[in-house]
Amino acid sequence: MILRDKLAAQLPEWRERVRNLVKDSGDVVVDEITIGQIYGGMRNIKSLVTDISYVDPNEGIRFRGFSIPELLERLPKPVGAEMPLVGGLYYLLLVGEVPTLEQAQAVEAEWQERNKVPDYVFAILRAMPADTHPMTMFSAAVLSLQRESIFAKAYAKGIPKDRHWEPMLEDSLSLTAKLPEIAAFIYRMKYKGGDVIASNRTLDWGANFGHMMGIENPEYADLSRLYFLLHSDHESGNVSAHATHLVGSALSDIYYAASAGLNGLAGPLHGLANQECLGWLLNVYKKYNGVPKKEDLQAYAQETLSNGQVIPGYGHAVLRKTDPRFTAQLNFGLKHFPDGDIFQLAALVYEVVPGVLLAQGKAKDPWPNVDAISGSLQYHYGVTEFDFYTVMFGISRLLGVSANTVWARALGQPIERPKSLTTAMLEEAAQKVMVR
Ligand code: AMX
Repeated sequence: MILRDKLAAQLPEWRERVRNLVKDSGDVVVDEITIGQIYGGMRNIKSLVTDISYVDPNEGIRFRGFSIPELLERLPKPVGAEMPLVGGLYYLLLVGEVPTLEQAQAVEAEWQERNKVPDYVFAILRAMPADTHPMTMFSAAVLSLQRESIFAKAYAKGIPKDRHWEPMLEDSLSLTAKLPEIAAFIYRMKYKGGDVIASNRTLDWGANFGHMMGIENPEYADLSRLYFLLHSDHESGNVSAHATHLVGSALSDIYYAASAGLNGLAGPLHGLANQECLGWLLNVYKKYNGVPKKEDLQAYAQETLSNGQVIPGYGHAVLRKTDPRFTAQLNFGLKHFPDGDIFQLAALVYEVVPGVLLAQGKAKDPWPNVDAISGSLQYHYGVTEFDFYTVMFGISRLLGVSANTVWARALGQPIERPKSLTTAMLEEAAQKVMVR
C-alpha cells in the first residue's frame, strides 16, 4: 500500500532526528508558563508538537508548509474539477509531499475498497431518538465501529511498539473511508424522511459525499472537496485535535480517539460555531426581512454583545487576522453565487462585525474564522439544516487528527500527563515573587 510504504521509508530518519533532539537538547527551555496561562485555558503554552500543520497568528494555517492558496493550486484535481481530490490532501497530511494525480487516486482507491459501512452502524443510528443532535449520532457511529479496530486486536496480540503505527494507519484509512456515507446517512435519515442514497463507487470521496447528500451538482462536489480540505487540520492545540491526541496517547485506538475529538468539536466555542453562525445570520435576516442596512446590522451585533453572547464565527484563540479558510470560502461564493442573499449577508457581516468587536475592545482577534461563512455556502446549495454543519466539519477534522495519530504512534509519543497544582500553591508562588 502506497501510504504504508512511503511512511515506512521516512521513519528511520524521523526517529533518529527526534531521538537525537531529545537526547542532546532535552533540557533546553522553550517556553515559560504564567499563572495567567494556567488559569487561562493554557493559551499559547508551547507544549505540543506536530509537523503536519502550523497556524501562524498573522498568516493562518499551513499544511505541511503549504498555504491554502498554494494547496488549491498544487494538489491534483479530478478532470474538469475546480477543487483538489481529498485523497491527495490526505496523502499530503500523512506523507508530507504533494502527491501526483496517480498517488492521490491511489488513496481514493484505498478509501473505495474500505468504504462499506457495517449494517449495525445504521441500526444504531436508526434506534436513536429522532431529536438526537446529529453530532451525537456521528460520534456514536464512529465509536460503534471500534469493534473493527485492527490496532486494538494487534495490541492485544502483543505487536511491538515500533510497529503500532501500521495498524493505526489501517484503522485510520478504514474509518475515514466510511465517514462521508455515515454522515450522509444521518442527514438523509434525519431530514429527508429516511430516503437514503447509495454510495457511488465511481466518484471521488468529496464528490460521493455530495451525491449521497442528494445534491447532484458539480459545483457542490467542488464545494465539498474545498470544505473537507479547509477544515482538516489546525495544528494540535484546538479542542478536537487535542482531545483526539490525548485519548490516543493512552493507546486507545482511532475509533475511541476520534469519537472523543468529535465530542469536543460539538462545543459551541469550537466546531458548533458554524451552526450557531448560520442561526445568527438567519435571525438577522428574519428580523430585518432580508439583508439589513449596515447601521441595522451594527446595532444587532452590539445587541448580541450587550446580551452577554458571543458573535459566532468571529475571534480565534491563535489567529490575529482574517482566517485564510474564511477567505477561500468567500472567494468560492463570490465566484459562484455573489448575489445569494445569505451569502451577501455573511459578506456584509465581515464588513461590520470586526469594527463592532474592536470598539468593544475585548476580543483579541476581531476577524472572521472558518465558521463565519461556511454555513452560508451550504445554505445556498440547499443544506439548510444547520445543526448538521458540525458533522461536515467532523468528517474533515478526522482526516487531520487521524494523520496526527498515525504519526504520534510512529514516533512513539508517550501517554500525556501534565501536572496540576492547587490554587494555594499558585498563591504561594505569587507571594514569593511579590516578596522578592
Ligand atoms: N464575540 C464576543 N466576544 C468575544 C468574541 C466574539 N466573537 N471573541 C472573543 N470574545 C471575548 C471572549 O468571550 C472573552 O471575553 P471574557 O473576557 O468576558 O471571557 C474576550 O473576548 C477575550 O477572548 P479572546 O482571548 O479574544 O478569545 P479566546 O481565545 O478566549 O476564545 C474563541 C477564542 C474562538 C472561543 C472566541 O473568539 C469566541 O468565542 N468566538 C465565537 C465562537 C467561535 O466563532 N468559535 C469558533 C472558533 C473556530 C473553531 O474552533 N471552529
